Amino acid sequence: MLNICELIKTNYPLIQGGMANIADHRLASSVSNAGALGMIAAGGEEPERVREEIRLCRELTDASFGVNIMLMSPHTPDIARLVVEEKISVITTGAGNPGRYIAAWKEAGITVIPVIPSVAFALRVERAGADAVIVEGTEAGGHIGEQTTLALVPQVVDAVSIPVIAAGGVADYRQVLAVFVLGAKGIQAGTVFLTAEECPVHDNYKQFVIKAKDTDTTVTGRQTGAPVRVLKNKMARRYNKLAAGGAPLEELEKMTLGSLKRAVLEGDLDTGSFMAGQVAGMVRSVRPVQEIIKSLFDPVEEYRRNLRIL
Ligand code: TUI
Repeated sequence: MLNICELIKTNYPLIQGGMANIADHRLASSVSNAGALGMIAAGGEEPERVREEIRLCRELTDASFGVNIMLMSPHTPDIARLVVEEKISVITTGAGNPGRYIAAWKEAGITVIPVIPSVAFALRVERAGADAVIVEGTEAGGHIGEQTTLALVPQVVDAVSIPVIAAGGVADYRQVLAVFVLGAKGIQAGTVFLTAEECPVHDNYKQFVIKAKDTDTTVTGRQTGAPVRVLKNKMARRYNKLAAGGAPLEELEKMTLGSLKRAVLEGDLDTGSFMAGQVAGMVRSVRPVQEIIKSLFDPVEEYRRNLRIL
């Protein structure tokens, strides 16, 4: 079995999360230049915007980077073609089933790594030709499944023969070691990069993450079938209160429309959706991407050597 670093052409077995509206060429190129896999998030963007981001990223790095495709986007069919035209080397997908696109991507020589929330979904994408899977636990930020990383990673490791990359709940070297112990061969991390110097979110977003403690995330949208983990604020509380009171779907959707952009671009603490994982409570400062990546991996070996178990 190919090791993850060979598969994604990096020094570190780390993929940066494809955070919609956040992970642009600035963050992706910084992550790739630091030796991990930077990702441009297509999110709900127009295809030509995504092409522009890819080209800007190429100007900033010679290292490998990828594109994350958010499958709920109406632009997905066009973006699926665009990544082939642009000769992207790695694609990750989220928020849906990438099955119908995998054959064409594989034919184009692209490494395909879907994010999956269950064993059944992992088996489905393995059969469709995926090179690896990212198993994302419900601790993650943004759109999530229901199983935890601790419970899900070993179950997927046992079920598939392709490499498993763990996501959701990984913000320091102890969690990196833990998911490797569970059988993961790599990690994907998003929340730790929200406060990177090179992360292009509004400063209010970074400060909100830095101030968060362990219990400061909540899940909105369980009622609409698209659960999303965000930092608790007025918007999240109002949303959940309305949803619990049986508010119609359209009213709830109207509330969330544009709320991620309001958080990312305007830093609107009242009406923005500040997506972040449960590990937000561990993120304590604004640091350069390179320092964040080194602090995830450098202490692992010594920590493992000094562990006394049972
Ligand atoms: O996709 C993510 N995280 C995201 S996408 C996103 S943009 C968005 N904003 C508001 C509402 C919805 C999306 C923000 N964060 N992570 C990967 C992920 N994929 N987590 C869970 C899944 C997933 C869920 C269901 C994958 C497949 C799936 O299958 C459903 C089906 O049967 O098609």
